[in-house]
Amino acid sequence: MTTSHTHFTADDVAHMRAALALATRGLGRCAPNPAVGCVLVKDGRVVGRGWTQPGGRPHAETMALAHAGNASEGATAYVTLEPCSHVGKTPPCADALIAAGVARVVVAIGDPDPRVSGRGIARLRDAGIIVEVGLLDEEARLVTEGFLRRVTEGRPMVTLKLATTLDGRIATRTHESQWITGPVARSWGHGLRSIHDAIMVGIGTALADDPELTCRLPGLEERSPIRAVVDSRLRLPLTSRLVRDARRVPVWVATLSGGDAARRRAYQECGVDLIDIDPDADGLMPLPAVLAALGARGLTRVLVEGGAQLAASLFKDDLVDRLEWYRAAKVIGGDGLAAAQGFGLERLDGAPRFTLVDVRAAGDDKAESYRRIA
Ligand code: AOF
Ligand code: ZN
Repeated sequence: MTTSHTHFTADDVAHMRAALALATRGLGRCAPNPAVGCVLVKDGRVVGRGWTQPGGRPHAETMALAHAGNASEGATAYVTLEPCSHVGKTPPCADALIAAGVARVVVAIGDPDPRVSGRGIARLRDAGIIVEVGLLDEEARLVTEGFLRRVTEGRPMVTLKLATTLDGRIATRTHESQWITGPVARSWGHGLRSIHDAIMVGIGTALADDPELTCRLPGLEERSPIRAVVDSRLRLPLTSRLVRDARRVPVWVATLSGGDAARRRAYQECGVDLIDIDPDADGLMPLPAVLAALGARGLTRVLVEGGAQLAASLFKDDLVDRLEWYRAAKVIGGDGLAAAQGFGLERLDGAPRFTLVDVRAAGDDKAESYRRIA
């Protein structure tokens, strides 16, 4: 695929930025599809805007073309991902752009989906449309990260959210943990939930906190993602809040295959979806297999909210792509519970590495965002 970086204008950049901003509207809502944004511009004026709709369809381009109507003739389309070339529930976006008479298409990144993978761009070019690829590609890769990981690695992107004290503790010696951070950081945490496809916790946290794991921000209640529990031996109580309202917001429990049949049936009768994972050589449930199973079920973005053991296992397997670390302006001391339980690290060069991408004040607390260094 040819990439062209040199001749993009400041206007091109601004329009692609707008398309990326539109794309983010679909995050957490359109898995397994990517959240894509599209802006149509004619004679310097925006004539159409679109983004991937909840459930993954219609695609961004279809929405923008419908918005623009006849004005799309001769327009430039800015799309954050290569337009599709396959016939899904709707005809390919590449064909729709051709039929609408679009003159130029600027694409941020190619689509690695084997049904597309360059064919969308080729189709546009064959129809005589000018296609330029690579504008704001790094930004687009971040917005599309969940989808890209699922297609290329078979697992969703993993965001680990932690709320600790300044000295990295998640609870006191007596396991008191509510609340470490203040209301601002907590509401941001709910916002994070809304842009992920699933929230995942370990069984330790499910037992300790009996959490609801829904998005409870005013106006965003409908955006509660799937709730997933890593529970190798089915210890999640049938009376837990998660199990009790599994029919309202889906609950998936990843567990070792071959568990007690009666217990399995009891969960299923409550509407809980069991995901069977084969044990590794030590009889344990391997997290890469859990994530692969979530990927196979179409998840692209998973938010892990604890606890210390699940965090440690993810770090150990180097499966944390993003860290959202809320640091409360409190000190608990070394006898408090550490954010990640020990994972047997001996040498510093074996530690997973991250780079700081953002720091914000969150009320009295601090929010730090990190990305894994590949
Ligand atoms: C686009 N624009 O907004 C999105 C695209 O199951 P389907 O038919 O909806 O196709 C899903 C595939 O389409 C998905 O895997 C990805 O390759 C592409 N997603 N393409 O042109 C969009 N969301
Ligand atoms: Zn499409």
